[in-house]
Amino acid sequence: MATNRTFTMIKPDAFGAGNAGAILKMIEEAGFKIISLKATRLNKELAGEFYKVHQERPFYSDLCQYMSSGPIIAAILEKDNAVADFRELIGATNPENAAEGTIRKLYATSIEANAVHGSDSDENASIEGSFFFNAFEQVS
Ligand code: RTP
Ligand code: MG
Repeated sequence: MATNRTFTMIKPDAFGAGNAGAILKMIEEAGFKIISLKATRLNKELAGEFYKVHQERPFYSDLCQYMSSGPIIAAILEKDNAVADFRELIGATNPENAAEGTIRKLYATSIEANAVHGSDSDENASIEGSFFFNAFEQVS
């Protein structure tokens, strides 16, 4: 996959609260093109697989429970400098530390229920996009 892509999820709290449309609008207005998009739901096992990098962290079990608690939206996004620019758009993990105007500042309710996911590297963007979308679904 090209390095101008990132992967995002609108997490169960934000989707459940009816904020998916507003968040997707912010993403598009920030210059990201939606390449792939689906609504789906993770079970605990799949959430654990997706976040397995955190399996030794104290919040891992809660995170898997939370990420499987309701439907999510998964999307592959394209923009120059996508990974870094998207992390800036979403803001800090803890909404209390997120900058004004970021998605998490506006829509997150806690450090766990923080509205959106954003890949942290080009390599992980590719791995995470392919977790949800097959090759045909990733064609722009
Ligand atoms: P993400 O991977 O979802 O984009 O979030 P992130 O990089 O900003 O944060 P990360 O350290 O990768 O953590 C993954 C997700 O785990 C939950 N979390 N809970 N209770 C806690 O202390 C805690 N810390 C992290 C959040 O949902 C976080 O986004
Ligand atoms: Mg992360």
